[in-house]
Amino acid sequence: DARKFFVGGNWKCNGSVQQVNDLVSMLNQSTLSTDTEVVVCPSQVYVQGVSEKLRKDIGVGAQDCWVQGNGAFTGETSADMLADMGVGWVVIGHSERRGKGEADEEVARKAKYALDKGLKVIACCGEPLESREAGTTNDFVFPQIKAYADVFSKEDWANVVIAYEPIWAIGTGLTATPEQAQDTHADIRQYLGEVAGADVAESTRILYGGSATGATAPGLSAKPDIDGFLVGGASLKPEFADIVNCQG
Ligand code: G2H
Repeated sequence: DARKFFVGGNWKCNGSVQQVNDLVSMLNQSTLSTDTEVVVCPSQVYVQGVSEKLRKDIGVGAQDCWVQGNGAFTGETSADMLADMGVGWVVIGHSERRGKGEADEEVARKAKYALDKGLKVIACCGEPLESREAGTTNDFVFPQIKAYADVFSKEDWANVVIAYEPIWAIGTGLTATPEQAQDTHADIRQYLGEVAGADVAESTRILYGGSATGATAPGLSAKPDIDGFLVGGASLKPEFADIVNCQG
């Protein structure tokens, strides 16, 4: 399988110096499968400290970045800065940011800018409950994928993982079933083939995100088009290692 299993920990707006140090110690002591690529994404203020203290086989990412370079943009963090700090990854287009008004095109432009600066991107997508209930999930998700494909080159895709995160499953405990997730992952992969090419569709990892836990990860990961997870709540707990190791 060319698609190495990938587990990202999205710590969101959580932590304190103490809690972050404890998390790093926990990760540094964990036995983690070498068959899994692991990346953790602390809050921006903790990124540097985590990078310094964390074992080097775990990558570090930011949870967002600014859409362009340095300048008079109060409160923003540019991809230039993240790259300068040695940060490897950035989450782009999480629904918790889209909900604040980031449209598909801006999200895609931001992702492209980050790629151009040498960062790797966890590119998020996912539908709200209304779309899932109306049976129009693809109508919501495909334009998000199309916006990425419109600006990414073939080379860019080698530095991208897609995170499919149904909004109704995020932080709710309502994990998608393996069948629900597999169906949408397969649809996304097929659509990716149409807009980015068959080779990109075949090689791009599609992660599931939304209340993934140590208990639900094995069933989800057994599905052919689920190539890993983006984990929120459970990434702050010891069970994160179970998710990393869920393929047995
Ligand atoms: C989805 C996920 C991580 P959680 O947002 O990105 O969070 O696992 O808490 O639902």
